Amino acid sequence: MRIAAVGLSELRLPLVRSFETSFGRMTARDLILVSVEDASGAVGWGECVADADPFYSAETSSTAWSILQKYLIPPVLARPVETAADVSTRWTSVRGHQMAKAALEMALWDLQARIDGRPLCELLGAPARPIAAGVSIGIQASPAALVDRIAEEQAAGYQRIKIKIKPGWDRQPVEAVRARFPDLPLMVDANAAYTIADAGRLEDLDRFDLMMIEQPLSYDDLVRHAQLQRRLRTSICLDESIHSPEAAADALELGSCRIINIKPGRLGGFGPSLAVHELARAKGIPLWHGGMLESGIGRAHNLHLSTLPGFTLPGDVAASRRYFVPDLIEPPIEVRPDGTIDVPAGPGIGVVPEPDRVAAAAVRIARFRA
Ligand code: OSB
Ligand code: MG
Repeated sequence: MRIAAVGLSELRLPLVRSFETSFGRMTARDLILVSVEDASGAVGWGECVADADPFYSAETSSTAWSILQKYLIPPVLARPVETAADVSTRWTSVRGHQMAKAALEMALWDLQARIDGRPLCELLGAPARPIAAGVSIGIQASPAALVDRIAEEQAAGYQRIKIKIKPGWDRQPVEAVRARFPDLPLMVDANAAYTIADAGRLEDLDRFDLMMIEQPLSYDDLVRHAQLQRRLRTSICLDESIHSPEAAADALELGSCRIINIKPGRLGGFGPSLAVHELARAKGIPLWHGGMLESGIGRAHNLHLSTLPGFTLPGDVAASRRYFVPDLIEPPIEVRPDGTIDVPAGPGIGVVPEPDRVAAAAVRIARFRA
């Protein structure tokens, strides 16, 4: 692929409802749309999942923009790209910045699939299949409000519910949910809000038959996650900690988790995500696809990756209307009453952003040419 131009658009999209986690409340999503255009005019799309604030990860939309512009885009424009899978070898001297790398790498995967005239999932290695969808519900004003929200999401068909927890919002909401929904497939996500000193408090959650506890401890603390996992009957799933295939291998070696959540943005793109998928499959570790409140563009990428056989648990891959009305894509992504979502059909990711909606949400745009 000879890349003729790369476009960046930073957008600010208001969320349909605010989303609160242990690290704060979000009312809008900042994202960067990346377009890669080859000499024939074919265009691939990517979405950078870094947020405006460095709370979930050290990256922000500003750092991603700067790193893309200065370090990642120039080597892609300098000479033809053989395959999307090996473009990351041009960036080996750039330490970290996985979300910035992922946005451009994933746009190149989309472009390559479009040039080949086939769906992205096939290029990634799997045929399209319906994807099992779950939802992630933020911290609510009260346990009663949480129970009401869950009833709504269950009625929409979602196959599992994840609720956000933090110290002071854990045993009580989980108890309220279990009292109303004894058999609901339920999990919790702490976004690193606890320390090993809270192990006793987390052990208290064992009696609620949770599918897993996601990222209870710090993003860089595999050793204490292993200590905690030895004390818990409930499986730990790691999110923030799995920022590379090597981190995934270390976590499994140490026994820091029994389940992994793959987010290609957090890992630096589809290449490293495929490596974690292989590793987890070889070790019999269940996987699910995480979410980062993506627009329809990132959401479509996630659905394509979720077709791979290692994704055996429902993912955070929900319908557009939970996040953005309107979404950047038309038609939006919808969930079926059985809680599955179709992978968008057609070449590449199968969707493109609506230009007028991008223009209306843009806070800055730039275009780089070969
Ligand atoms: O920890 O999985 C997370 C959203 C933003 C940042 C981190 C996380 C989340 C979610 C929501 O849980 C997933 C989604 O619905 O896209
Ligand atoms: Mg998480």
